[in-house]
Amino acid sequence: MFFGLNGAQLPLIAVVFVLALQIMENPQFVKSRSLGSLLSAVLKPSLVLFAVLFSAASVANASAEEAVARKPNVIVILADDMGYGDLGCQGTVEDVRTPHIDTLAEHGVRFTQAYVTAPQCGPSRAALLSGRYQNRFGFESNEWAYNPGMPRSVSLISERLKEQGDYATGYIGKWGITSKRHSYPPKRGFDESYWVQDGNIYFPDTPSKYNTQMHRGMEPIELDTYSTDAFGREAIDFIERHEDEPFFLLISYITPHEPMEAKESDLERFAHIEDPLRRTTLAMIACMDDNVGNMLELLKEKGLEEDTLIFFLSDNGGYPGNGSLNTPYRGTKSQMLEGGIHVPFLMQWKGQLPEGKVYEEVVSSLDIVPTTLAVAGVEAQPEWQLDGVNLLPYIVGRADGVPHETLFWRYKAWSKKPEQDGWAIRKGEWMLVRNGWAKAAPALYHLADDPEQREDLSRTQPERYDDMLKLWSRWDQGNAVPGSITK
Ligand SMILES: [Ca+2]
Repeated sequence: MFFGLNGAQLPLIAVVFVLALQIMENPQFVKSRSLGSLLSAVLKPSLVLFAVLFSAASVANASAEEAVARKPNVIVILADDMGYGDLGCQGTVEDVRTPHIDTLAEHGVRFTQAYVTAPQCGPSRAALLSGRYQNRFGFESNEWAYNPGMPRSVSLISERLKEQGDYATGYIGKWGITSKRHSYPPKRGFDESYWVQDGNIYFPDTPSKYNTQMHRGMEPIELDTYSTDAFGREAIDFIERHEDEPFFLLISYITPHEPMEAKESDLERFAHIEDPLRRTTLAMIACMDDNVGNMLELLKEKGLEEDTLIFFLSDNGGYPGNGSLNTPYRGTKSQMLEGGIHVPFLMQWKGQLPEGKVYEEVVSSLDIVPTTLAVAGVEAQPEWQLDGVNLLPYIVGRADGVPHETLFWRYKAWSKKPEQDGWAIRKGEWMLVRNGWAKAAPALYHLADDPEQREDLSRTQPERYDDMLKLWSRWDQGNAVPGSITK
C-alpha cells in the first residue's frame, strides 16, 4: 500500500496525471492529435512516472514491513513492598498520587486479581524472572538456609532472550535475589546492569545493615544521587542507547521499601498528610512516579509506544513498617493473606492491547516470562516447565477460559520460626490458606464475597476444603526441599 493505493492503481494514476499536465500546458492537446500520436505522447512519460511511483511504493512497503517485523521492547517496572491500594488508578486509597503510572491503566490494562508467588522479595523475584514457582527449585525464602541462590539449571528471562531472541537486556535497581556471585545480573543474561544487591539504599553515604554496594556490571561503584532518581536516569540512558533495537529492561525500584527516606522536595508535596510515616511513603512513591513519567515521555518522543510492552507490579504487599496500604485487603508482607501477595499489576502496549480495560480474572507474576517470550517470538519449550501463561490472547479475547484455574503458594519464612510458614491455594473464587503468622489451621474464604478474608467457611464447605487441600498437596509433591538445589 502507498498512501492507501495499491500497485494496480499506479499505472492509471500515472496516465491521468500526465494527460492532465499535457492538457494544462496545451488545451488543444487532445483535439490536435491522432489516436496513435496521443497514446505515444501520453504513455511514454506515464511509463517513466509509473516507474518512479512504483519504486517509491516499494520503498514505503518495505519500511512498513520492517516496522511490523521489528520485535517489540519489553519493560518491567517493579516496585518493592508497595501495597495493592497505593496507586491512584486502583481507586481504593485517596491520598496517593501516581498520575504517570496511572496512565498505564488509562492506556492499557489494569488487573484486579493479580498475584505474586511469595509475600517477600527474594522468592517473589526468583519466580518473576524464571517464570517458574520458586518452590520448584528450592528457593523458598530470603533466608539463606532456604535460599540457594538462582540455580544455574534454572534459566532467567534475560538468558532466554539473549540466547533465542537477540535482545539487548538491561537490569536497573534492586536485585534482591541472592548475594551469590554466580547469580548477579551480569552473570544471568543482562548485557548491562546498574544495580544493588539487597536494595534498601536511598541516599549516598547512608549506613545500612544491608548489602547496599552499588554495581555497574560487576564493578562496585558509588551511588551519586537519590537512588530512585538514579534508576530513572539510568533507564532513560538505556532506552536512548538502544532505541533502534529490541530491548528488555527491568527497572526494579526500591520504593517504598524501608528505610523510609524521601527527598525534602517530595515531602513538601505531602505536607498536608499528618502521619509522618504515611507522608514519607507517599513522597517516595511520588518520586518513583515522576521517574516513570519521564521514561514514558521519552518512549512517546521516540515514537516507541507502539513498539513497547510495559508491565508494572509490586513484588509483594505493604506492611505497617513502611506505611504502604493494601486496601481493601487484610494481611501484610510476610503473610499468606491477600495483603501479602495480591498486588497492583498493569500492562500497556499501545496499538496491541485495549485501552482502559479492567481485567478481572486471576493472573500471576509467573505470566510475565511466557508473555514476554511470546512477544519476542521465542517459542517456550515444555522442558522449560514454565508455570505461567501468555496473557495476551486472554486480554484481547482470543483465548477461551481463564489464565489460571488454580494458583499455589508455599512459603517458609524463617528456619527458626517454623510456626510462621504458610501456604495457600486459589481455585476460582475460593482460597484455602494457612497463614503461618496466625498459627492457625487452614481457613477457607470465598474471595468474591469476602475479599477481606473475614469468614472462614471450612466447616460449612468440608468437601471443597478437602478437594482444595488435595490439590495443594499434589502440587506440593513437585516441590524441592528448600535450599536443596544449588546448581
Ligand atoms: Ca519486597
